[in-house]
Amino acid sequence: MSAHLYGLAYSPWTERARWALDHHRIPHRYHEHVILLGEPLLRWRARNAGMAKASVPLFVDGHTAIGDSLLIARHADAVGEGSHLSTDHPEFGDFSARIEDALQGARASVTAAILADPEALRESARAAAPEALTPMLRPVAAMAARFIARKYSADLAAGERNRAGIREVLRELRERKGSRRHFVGDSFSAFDLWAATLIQGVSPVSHRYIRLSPAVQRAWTQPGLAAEFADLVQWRDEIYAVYRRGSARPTVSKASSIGPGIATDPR
Ligand SMILES: N[C@@H](CCC(=O)N[C@@H](CS)C(=O)NCC(=O)O)C(=O)O
Repeated sequence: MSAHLYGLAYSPWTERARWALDHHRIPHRYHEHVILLGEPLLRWRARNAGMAKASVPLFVDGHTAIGDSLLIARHADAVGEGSHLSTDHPEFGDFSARIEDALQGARASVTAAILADPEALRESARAAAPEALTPMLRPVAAMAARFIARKYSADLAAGERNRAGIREVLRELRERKGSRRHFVGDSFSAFDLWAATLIQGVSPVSHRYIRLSPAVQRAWTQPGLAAEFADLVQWRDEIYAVYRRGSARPTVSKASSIGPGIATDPR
């Protein structure tokens, strides 16, 4: 097997790439990226693959290198087995762009919440090093969080504006889906996958799918939005229960990450 996916297991962008690959039974070896400390390696990989920008998720299979979750899902749709996810649907590009608007707000909120909570920083540091080194690594975890905020131009001070942006997109999703299970037709598609993974930034999914430590879990939770959109949270839980299956082959690297969240992968 030659395919590799580099990602951050807690991140909605990585999760959607993994989900699309798993949905299509595309075997790959998953590697957890380490924010900041892993940046030189990520840049090297991206440069090697002829890409101008280094970010995760990054999928590499022989001479194919794809550094964007939407393009990875399109690739999975093109080469994988099983039902098509409709990533080529004429409305999917716009739909994905709207979800991206909300995810940018979620990233800023989570990063600000982690920076404001010493326990969340401690947990992030502990995930990457032995307990004894944790106090020394806490500043590194804070640096990693600030690094991500800079890399993606996240406005950490715009708490209310970020929340308002997420709310607007969630209202659109609610209206568009109505009481149906699926956004398009009557089968699972990338529309469902993109919407379900956005909800991670409001109310994290069960640890069966993405494991977060307690303070980091709090940072990813927006209690007000979670209550306001309880219907979407419940819909997300059902979609996960029915459609989120594991990897074609469970090949997961052990490393955890340091930065605005931690996760080790239970799948
Ligand atoms: N457009 C990209 C966005 C990727 C992105 O925002 N990555 C986030 C979450 S995985 C990140 O923090 N990456 C860490 C990094 O690039 O260092 C995609 O859809 O894949």
